[in-house]
Amino acid sequence: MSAAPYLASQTVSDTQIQDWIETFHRDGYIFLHNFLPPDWVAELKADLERVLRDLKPGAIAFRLFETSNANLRLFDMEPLATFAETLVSKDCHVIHNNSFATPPGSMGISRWHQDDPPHYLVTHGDPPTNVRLPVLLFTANFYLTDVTDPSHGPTEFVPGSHLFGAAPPTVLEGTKWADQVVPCLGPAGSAVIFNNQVWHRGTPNRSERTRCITQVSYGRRIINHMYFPFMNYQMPEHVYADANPRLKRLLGFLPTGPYG
Ligand SMILES: O=C(O)CCC(=O)C(=O)O
Repeated sequence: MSAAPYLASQTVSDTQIQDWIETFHRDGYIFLHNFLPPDWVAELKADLERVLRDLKPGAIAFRLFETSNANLRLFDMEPLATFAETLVSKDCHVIHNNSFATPPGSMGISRWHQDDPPHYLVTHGDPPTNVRLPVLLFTANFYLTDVTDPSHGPTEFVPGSHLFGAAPPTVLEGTKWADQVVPCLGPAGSAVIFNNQVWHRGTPNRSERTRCITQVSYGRRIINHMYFPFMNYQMPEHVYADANPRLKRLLGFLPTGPYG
């Protein structure tokens, strides 16, 4: 792997991809510092701020890739695209691209949750240690502001909880999991890449500045786009007009197969 300071646009070894995949399967997430360079982060943040100016406070900005080339470029960016194709499937596609800001004093998404209800349930006894979840979809959240102090509102995880076969309580204080919580502290440009099954949350922003995130999710062919308002969504033509075959597939132009 190159010694370049930022991962974005680097080709990494198969061994590196496999290491990340092993960690992802073990912990339910990986956290990669210094993924995006500062100029890309600045462009993503400016694009988010431009869209948020026209929205209600606290609103989520949907589908920024339609108007933000900086978001669209994330879709087939190495080494994330190869990681997605190896982890999810060779014909995976991007199903979601939301962006949001957590202002000072805001609770953000601070209740513990999974992004999808449990994909299996452990009915009694301890969770199994001999299973691996098929990764139907995962999300990459990019910090667009430094999240280097707990007051900045880091994303937190309970490592391994994607295999618990249970939904989390919304609050972990006072539970047996409280001391297993791991915060993701890192500079702007860091990537939080996680299984939709892992227990996670964003902690409240107790700092003086707004925390910004843009997110991209990759799914199997069987997982449809989640582009609000979902029904009758039509991707603008300019998004894919000049796309190469890989980007076009990542945008959702998939071959026919089961279910369609
Ligand atoms: O704001 C955060 O760090 C957590 C975001 C979150 O829960 C999610 O992207 O599913």
